[in-house]
Amino acid sequence: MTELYGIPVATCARKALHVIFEKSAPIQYREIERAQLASPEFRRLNPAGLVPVLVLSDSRILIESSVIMRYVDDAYPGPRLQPADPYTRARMNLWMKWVDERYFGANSAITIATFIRGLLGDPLDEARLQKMLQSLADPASRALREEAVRLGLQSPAVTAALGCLGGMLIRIEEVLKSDAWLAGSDYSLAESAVFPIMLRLQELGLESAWNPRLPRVTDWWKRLGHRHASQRVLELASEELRTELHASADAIRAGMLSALIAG
Ligand SMILES: N[C@@H](CCC(=O)N[C@@H](CS)C(=O)NCC(=O)O)C(=O)O
Repeated sequence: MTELYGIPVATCARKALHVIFEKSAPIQYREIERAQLASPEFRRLNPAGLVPVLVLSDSRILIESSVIMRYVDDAYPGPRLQPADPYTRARMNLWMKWVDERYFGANSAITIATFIRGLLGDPLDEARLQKMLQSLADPASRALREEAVRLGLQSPAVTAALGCLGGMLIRIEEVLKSDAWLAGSDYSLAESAVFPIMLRLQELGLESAWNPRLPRVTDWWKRLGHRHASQRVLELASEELRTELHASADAIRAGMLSALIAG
């Protein structure tokens, strides 16, 4: 059977999972622990040590969340999630590109400075941090993670990230002035790509950045959240993790919301 590997509450794995649930594709979700990403078994699947990884039933492998999303839409029956019209499809692809190149990085910086930093204890458990850093194959990601963990919300990357995601919210509000969904009148992969970024902001308790300030985003997020696929993704997060995520962003809610709102 085809399997998707992910780690708990990982944004990229959630992108792929959302599409799997939208398509009701018979793909088994295999949730592993972050520590297993460094194991030789996992490195054989993805030498970069990152999720998501899709392992097809004949053992062929696909990596990169956006690639997996398009593959699942193409390979399985069910509603088509990529618009047939070339221009509308290009608009969808632009959202997916922005998620990959801008919003995911911003989402990661905030998550590392809050939730992941919290997992490493106070004072920081140096041995655990070093182990986590060593498991990252890419030196740039390693440097970013170390800075965001050590500096927490003081990290310049966090202020930039809040501004970036604030910009995303404004862009969504603009698009929804003329369209029901991000890439036109129909639901598309653009929503599945943006969904986990919005969900992370919600999990961190930052919903007041759009609700009620941005009424179209508020309505769109409600519609998106009610979808079966969104509910299924949400259900995979344990109550304990949700509580930890929310608590880890207390300081953002107390003093940094303006950076997100300024967008
Ligand atoms: N560009 C990749 C990024 C993959 C990525 O960074 N995945 C994160 C989870 S969202 C990961 O595996 N992180 C490992 C870690 O946190 O140790 C994609 O879109 O799939």
